[in-house]
Amino acid sequence: MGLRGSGNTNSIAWGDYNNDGCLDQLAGNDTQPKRVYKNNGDGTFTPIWASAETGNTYSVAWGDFDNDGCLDMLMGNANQGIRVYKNNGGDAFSSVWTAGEPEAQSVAWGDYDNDGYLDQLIGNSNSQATAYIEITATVHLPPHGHLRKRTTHIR
Ligand SMILES: [Ca+2]
Ligand SMILES: [Ca+2]
Ligand SMILES: [Ca+2]
Repeated sequence: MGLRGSGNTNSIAWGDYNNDGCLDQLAGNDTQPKRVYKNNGDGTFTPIWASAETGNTYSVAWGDFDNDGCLDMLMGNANQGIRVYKNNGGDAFSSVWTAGEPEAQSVAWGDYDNDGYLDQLIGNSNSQATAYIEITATVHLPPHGHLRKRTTHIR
């Protein structure tokens, strides 16, 4: 599909960020910007956005956290926190939120409290020999995009 310039891609996800009915691609890369590739509808994809951040991204997920009808992005990174990029329309995304999870190896959106706003589930690992997994649920508070954090530790 001609996805050049991605470097080592650790995570990829489908999502129709521009609501044109064609699924687009989000690539979480290692030592490269994270990129969004627009589906042109003819079997080709065009890179339309690259993040300023170039660290190692373990996991990516699409989700409309602010319920504006446009998919936003959640990324789990190594040594640079988790980050939410808001979809501003016009093929533009901006970093609007971050939290300092050191090794967020898996991220997912889900409305766990059924308040109509997507929450985050973050699977972290640390360097200890024990297989310790920290699960962090970050709750989106309406209406201005504020996020608060709830943390539970699950072994
Ligand atoms: Ca699309
Ligand atoms: Ca949105
Ligand atoms: Ca919720």
